[in-house]
Amino acid sequence: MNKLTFITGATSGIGQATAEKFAEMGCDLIITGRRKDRLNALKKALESQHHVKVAALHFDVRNENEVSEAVRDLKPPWTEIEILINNAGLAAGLDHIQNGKLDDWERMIDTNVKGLLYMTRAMAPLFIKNGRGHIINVGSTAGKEVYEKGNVYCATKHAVDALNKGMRIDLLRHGIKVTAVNPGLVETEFSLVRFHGDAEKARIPYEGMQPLRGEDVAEVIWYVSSLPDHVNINDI
Ligand code: NDP
Ligand code: 8X3
Repeated sequence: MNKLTFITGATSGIGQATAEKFAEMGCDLIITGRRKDRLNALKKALESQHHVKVAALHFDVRNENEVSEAVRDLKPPWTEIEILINNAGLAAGLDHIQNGKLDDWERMIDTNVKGLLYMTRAMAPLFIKNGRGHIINVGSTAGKEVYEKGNVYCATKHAVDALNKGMRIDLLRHGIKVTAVNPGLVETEFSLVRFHGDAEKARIPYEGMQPLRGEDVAEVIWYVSSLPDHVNINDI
Protein backbone atom coordinates (compact mmCIF):
# COMPACT_ATOMS: atom_id res chain seq x y z
CA MET A 1 0.00 0.00 0.00
CA ASN A 2 1.35 3.44 -0.90
CA LYS A 3 -1.34 5.90 0.14
CA LEU A 4 -0.27 9.53 0.20
CA THR A 5 -0.98 10.56 3.79
CA PHE A 6 -1.28 14.05 5.28
CA ILE A 7 -0.48 14.23 9.00
CA THR A 8 -0.99 17.28 11.20
CA GLY A 9 1.21 17.60 14.28
CA ALA A 10 4.02 15.40 12.97
CA THR A 11 6.82 17.18 14.87
CA SER A 12 6.44 15.05 18.01
CA GLY A 13 4.55 12.35 19.88
CA ILE A 14 1.74 10.43 18.17
CA GLY A 15 2.01 12.35 14.90
CA GLN A 16 5.75 11.76 14.56
CA ALA A 17 5.41 8.07 15.42
CA THR A 18 2.62 7.81 12.84
CA ALA A 19 4.78 9.44 10.17
CA GLU A 20 7.53 6.94 10.97
CA LYS A 21 5.14 3.97 10.81
CA PHE A 22 3.53 5.05 7.53
CA ALA A 23 6.93 5.74 5.94
CA GLU A 24 8.16 2.33 7.08
CA MET A 25 5.13 0.82 5.33
CA GLY A 26 5.99 2.67 2.10
CA CYS A 27 3.60 5.64 2.15
CA ASP A 28 4.55 9.03 0.76
CA LEU A 29 3.75 11.73 3.29
CA ILE A 30 2.86 15.35 3.80
CA ILE A 31 3.99 16.16 7.32
CA THR A 32 2.92 19.36 9.05
CA GLY A 33 3.39 21.34 12.25
CA ARG A 34 4.73 24.73 13.32
CA ARG A 35 8.33 23.74 14.10
CA LYS A 36 10.07 23.96 10.73
CA ASP A 37 13.46 22.58 11.87
CA ARG A 38 11.89 19.43 13.28
CA LEU A 39 9.77 18.92 10.17
CA ASN A 40 12.79 19.26 7.88
CA ALA A 41 14.86 16.88 10.02
CA LEU A 42 12.04 14.31 9.99
CA LYS A 43 11.57 14.67 6.22
CA LYS A 44 15.28 14.02 5.68
CA ALA A 45 15.34 11.00 8.02
CA LEU A 46 12.21 9.38 6.54
CA GLU A 47 13.34 9.90 2.93
CA SER A 48 16.77 8.41 3.55
CA GLN A 49 15.63 5.50 5.76
CA HIS A 50 12.50 4.45 3.88
CA HIS A 51 12.93 5.80 0.32
CA VAL A 52 9.54 7.52 0.35
CA LYS A 53 8.71 11.05 -0.80
CA VAL A 54 7.98 13.52 1.97
CA ALA A 55 6.72 17.11 1.76
CA ALA A 56 7.05 19.25 4.89
CA LEU A 57 4.59 22.13 5.34
CA HIS A 58 4.83 24.35 8.38
CA PHE A 59 1.72 26.23 9.40
CA ASP A 60 -0.47 26.86 12.41
CA VAL A 61 -3.77 24.95 12.27
CA ARG A 62 -5.40 27.84 14.16
CA ASN A 63 -4.84 30.13 11.19
CA GLU A 64 -7.55 29.45 8.61
CA ASN A 65 -5.67 31.35 5.86
CA GLU A 66 -2.50 29.32 6.41
CA VAL A 67 -4.48 26.06 6.40
CA SER A 68 -6.48 26.76 3.25
CA GLU A 69 -3.40 28.11 1.42
CA ALA A 70 -1.35 25.04 2.35
CA VAL A 71 -3.96 22.77 0.77
CA ARG A 72 -4.77 25.07 -2.15
CA ASP A 73 -1.07 25.41 -3.12
CA LEU A 74 -0.51 21.66 -3.42
CA LYS A 75 0.53 20.62 -6.92
CA PRO A 76 0.22 17.14 -8.45
CA PRO A 77 1.19 14.50 -7.41
CA TRP A 78 0.77 15.97 -3.89
CA THR A 79 -2.96 16.51 -4.53
CA GLU A 80 -3.54 12.73 -4.61
CA ILE A 81 -3.94 12.57 -0.83
CA GLU A 82 -5.82 9.50 0.35
CA ILE A 83 -5.59 9.88 4.12
CA LEU A 84 -5.84 12.94 6.38
CA ILE A 85 -4.80 12.38 9.99
CA ASN A 86 -6.17 15.22 12.13
CA ASN A 87 -3.76 14.79 15.02
CA ALA A 88 -2.46 18.28 15.96
CA GLY A 89 -3.80 19.18 19.37
CA LEU A 90 -2.95 19.99 22.94
CA ALA A 91 -4.04 20.46 26.50
CA ALA A 92 -3.12 23.77 28.17
CA GLY A 93 -3.42 24.00 31.93
CA LEU A 94 -5.16 21.82 34.52
CA ASP A 95 -7.36 24.00 36.71
CA HIS A 96 -10.73 23.96 38.39
CA ILE A 97 -13.18 25.82 36.18
CA GLN A 98 -13.27 28.94 38.37
CA ASN A 99 -9.48 29.32 38.06
CA GLY A 100 -9.13 28.51 34.35
CA LYS A 101 -6.87 30.77 32.27
CA LEU A 102 -8.75 32.22 29.32
CA ASP A 103 -5.62 32.06 27.18
CA ASP A 104 -5.35 28.29 27.81
CA TRP A 105 -9.04 27.85 26.92
CA GLU A 106 -8.68 29.81 23.67
CA ARG A 107 -5.59 27.80 22.66
CA MET A 108 -7.32 24.47 23.20
CA ILE A 109 -10.56 25.45 21.48
CA ASP A 110 -8.75 27.12 18.57
CA THR A 111 -6.37 24.19 18.03
CA ASN A 112 -8.40 21.08 18.89
CA VAL A 113 -11.76 22.16 17.49
CA LYS A 114 -11.31 25.02 15.05
CA GLY A 115 -7.96 23.75 13.69
CA LEU A 116 -9.45 20.31 13.02
CA LEU A 117 -12.43 21.98 11.33
CA TYR A 118 -10.25 24.22 9.14
CA MET A 119 -8.18 21.21 8.03
CA THR A 120 -11.26 19.14 7.28
CA ARG A 121 -13.00 21.98 5.43
CA ALA A 122 -9.90 22.49 3.26
CA MET A 123 -9.34 18.80 2.52
CA ALA A 124 -12.87 17.38 2.12
CA PRO A 125 -13.56 19.02 -1.28
CA LEU A 126 -10.30 17.51 -2.61
CA PHE A 127 -11.35 14.06 -1.37
CA ILE A 128 -14.79 14.51 -2.94
CA LYS A 129 -13.18 15.55 -6.25
CA ASN A 130 -10.84 12.53 -6.12
CA GLY A 131 -13.79 10.26 -5.25
CA ARG A 132 -12.13 8.75 -2.19
CA GLY A 133 -10.42 9.56 1.09
CA HIS A 134 -10.13 8.64 4.73
CA ILE A 135 -10.15 11.14 7.60
CA ILE A 136 -8.73 9.88 10.88
CA ASN A 137 -9.45 12.15 13.83
CA VAL A 138 -7.25 11.74 16.91
CA GLY A 139 -9.66 12.34 19.79
CA SER A 140 -9.13 11.00 23.30
CA THR A 141 -10.76 9.07 26.09
CA ALA A 142 -11.27 12.66 27.32
CA GLY A 143 -13.84 12.89 24.53
CA LYS A 144 -15.88 10.14 26.21
CA GLU A 145 -15.47 10.95 29.91
CA VAL A 146 -14.40 13.96 31.96
CA TYR A 147 -12.02 14.23 34.91
CA GLU A 148 -11.38 16.81 37.62
CA LYS A 149 -9.79 19.98 36.17
CA GLY A 150 -10.04 18.53 32.65
CA ASN A 151 -13.12 20.69 31.89
CA VAL A 152 -12.18 22.57 28.70
CA TYR A 153 -9.74 20.00 27.26
CA CYS A 154 -12.43 17.34 27.72
CA ALA A 155 -14.99 19.65 26.10
CA THR A 156 -12.78 20.07 23.03
CA LYS A 157 -12.37 16.31 22.72
CA HIS A 158 -16.12 15.77 23.18
CA ALA A 159 -16.49 18.23 20.28
CA VAL A 160 -14.08 16.11 18.23
CA ASP A 161 -16.22 13.05 19.08
CA ALA A 162 -19.36 14.82 17.79
CA LEU A 163 -17.60 16.14 14.68
CA ASN A 164 -16.25 12.71 13.93
CA LYS A 165 -19.79 11.29 13.89
CA GLY A 166 -21.19 14.25 11.97
CA MET A 167 -18.56 14.25 9.25
CA ARG A 168 -18.88 10.48 8.83
CA ILE A 169 -22.59 10.86 8.03
CA ASP A 170 -22.01 13.81 5.69
CA LEU A 171 -19.12 12.25 3.77
CA LEU A 172 -20.29 8.63 3.49
CA ARG A 173 -22.23 9.37 0.25
CA HIS A 174 -18.93 10.51 -1.30
CA GLY A 175 -17.15 7.28 -0.41
CA ILE A 176 -15.05 8.98 2.25
CA LYS A 177 -14.35 7.10 5.45
CA VAL A 178 -14.08 8.79 8.87
CA THR A 179 -12.53 7.15 11.92
CA ALA A 180 -11.92 8.32 15.47
CA VAL A 181 -8.83 7.06 17.30
CA ASN A 182 -9.33 7.82 21.00
CA PRO A 183 -6.27 6.94 23.11
CA GLY A 184 -5.85 7.09 26.88
CA LEU A 185 -2.64 8.40 28.48
CA VAL A 186 0.28 8.48 26.01
CA GLU A 187 3.75 9.65 27.08
CA THR A 188 4.66 12.37 24.56
CA GLU A 189 5.31 16.11 24.85
CA PHE A 190 1.60 16.45 25.71
CA SER A 191 2.12 16.81 29.47
CA LEU A 192 5.06 19.22 29.08
CA VAL A 193 2.85 21.40 26.88
CA ARG A 194 -0.09 21.13 29.30
CA PHE A 195 2.09 22.35 32.17
CA HIS A 196 3.70 25.12 30.11
CA GLY A 197 7.16 23.52 30.07
CA ASP A 198 7.32 22.52 33.78
CA ALA A 199 9.04 19.10 33.51
CA GLU A 200 8.48 18.25 37.18
CA LYS A 201 4.70 18.72 36.97
CA ALA A 202 4.64 17.01 33.57
CA ARG A 203 6.05 13.78 35.03
CA ILE A 204 3.29 13.37 37.64
CA PRO A 205 0.43 12.02 35.45
CA TYR A 206 2.62 9.06 34.42
CA GLU A 207 3.79 8.16 37.95
CA GLY A 208 3.18 4.57 38.99
CA MET A 209 1.65 3.48 35.72
CA GLN A 210 2.73 2.33 32.28
CA PRO A 211 1.49 4.87 29.73
CA LEU A 212 1.03 4.16 26.04
CA ARG A 213 3.78 5.28 23.66
CA GLY A 214 3.27 7.23 20.46
CA GLU A 215 4.28 4.08 18.56
CA ASP A 216 1.39 2.12 20.12
CA VAL A 217 -1.14 4.63 18.82
CA ALA A 218 0.61 4.76 15.44
CA GLU A 219 0.09 0.99 15.10
CA VAL A 220 -3.66 1.46 15.64
CA ILE A 221 -3.81 4.35 13.17
CA TRP A 222 -1.98 2.17 10.65
CA TYR A 223 -4.41 -0.69 11.25
CA VAL A 224 -7.57 1.39 10.70
CA SER A 225 -6.08 2.97 7.57
CA SER A 226 -5.04 -0.31 5.98
CA LEU A 227 -8.45 -2.03 5.90
CA PRO A 228 -10.28 -2.59 2.58
CA ASP A 229 -12.48 0.24 1.23
CA HIS A 230 -15.72 -1.42 2.40
CA VAL A 231 -14.53 -1.74 6.01
CA ASN A 232 -14.55 1.27 8.34
CA ILE A 233 -13.68 1.40 12.01
CA ASN A 234 -15.91 4.21 13.32
CA ASP A 235 -14.28 4.61 16.70
CA ILE A 236 -11.43 2.82 18.48
P1 NDP B 1 2.64 16.30 21.42
O1 NDP B 1 2.67 17.58 22.18
O2 NDP B 1 3.80 15.40 21.51
O3 NDP B 1 2.35 16.61 19.87
C1 NDP B 1 1.40 17.58 19.48
C2 NDP B 1 1.60 17.90 18.01
O4 NDP B 1 0.59 18.85 17.63
C3 NDP B 1 2.94 18.54 17.71
O5 NDP B 1 3.47 18.01 16.53
C4 NDP B 1 2.61 20.01 17.53
O6 NDP B 1 3.48 20.58 16.58
C5 NDP B 1 1.19 19.93 16.96
N1 NDP B 1 0.47 21.18 17.18
C6 NDP B 1 0.05 21.68 18.37
N2 NDP B 1 -0.52 22.88 18.18
C7 NDP B 1 -0.46 23.15 16.85
C8 NDP B 1 -0.87 24.22 16.03
N3 NDP B 1 -1.48 25.30 16.53
N4 NDP B 1 -0.66 24.16 14.68
C9 NDP B 1 -0.05 23.07 14.14
N5 NDP B 1 0.35 22.01 14.86
C10 NDP B 1 0.16 22.05 16.20
O7 NDP B 1 1.30 15.56 21.89
P2 NDP B 1 0.61 14.18 21.44
O8 NDP B 1 1.36 13.52 20.37
O9 NDP B 1 0.32 13.45 22.68
O10 NDP B 1 -0.77 14.77 20.89
C11 NDP B 1 -1.29 14.47 19.60
C12 NDP B 1 -2.79 14.39 19.70
O11 NDP B 1 -3.15 13.29 20.52
C13 NDP B 1 -3.48 15.61 20.30
O12 NDP B 1 -4.65 15.89 19.56
C14 NDP B 1 -3.84 15.15 21.71
O13 NDP B 1 -4.96 15.83 22.23
C15 NDP B 1 -4.14 13.69 21.44
N6 NDP B 1 -4.09 12.79 22.60
C16 NDP B 1 -2.98 12.74 23.38
C17 NDP B 1 -2.95 11.89 24.47
C18 NDP B 1 -1.79 11.83 25.40
O14 NDP B 1 -1.97 11.36 26.54
N7 NDP B 1 -0.60 12.27 24.99
C19 NDP B 1 -4.09 10.99 24.75
C20 NDP B 1 -5.19 11.12 23.85
C21 NDP B 1 -5.17 11.98 22.81
P3 NDP B 1 4.16 22.03 16.66
O15 NDP B 1 4.31 22.36 18.11
O16 NDP B 1 5.45 21.87 15.91
O17 NDP B 1 3.20 22.92 15.95
C1 8X3 C 1 -5.02 12.95 26.75
C2 8X3 C 1 -5.33 12.00 27.85
O1 8X3 C 1 -6.19 11.78 30.22
O2 8X3 C 1 -4.49 13.46 29.81
O3 8X3 C 1 -6.11 13.14 25.94
O4 8X3 C 1 -6.74 13.80 29.06
S1 8X3 C 1 -5.70 12.83 29.30
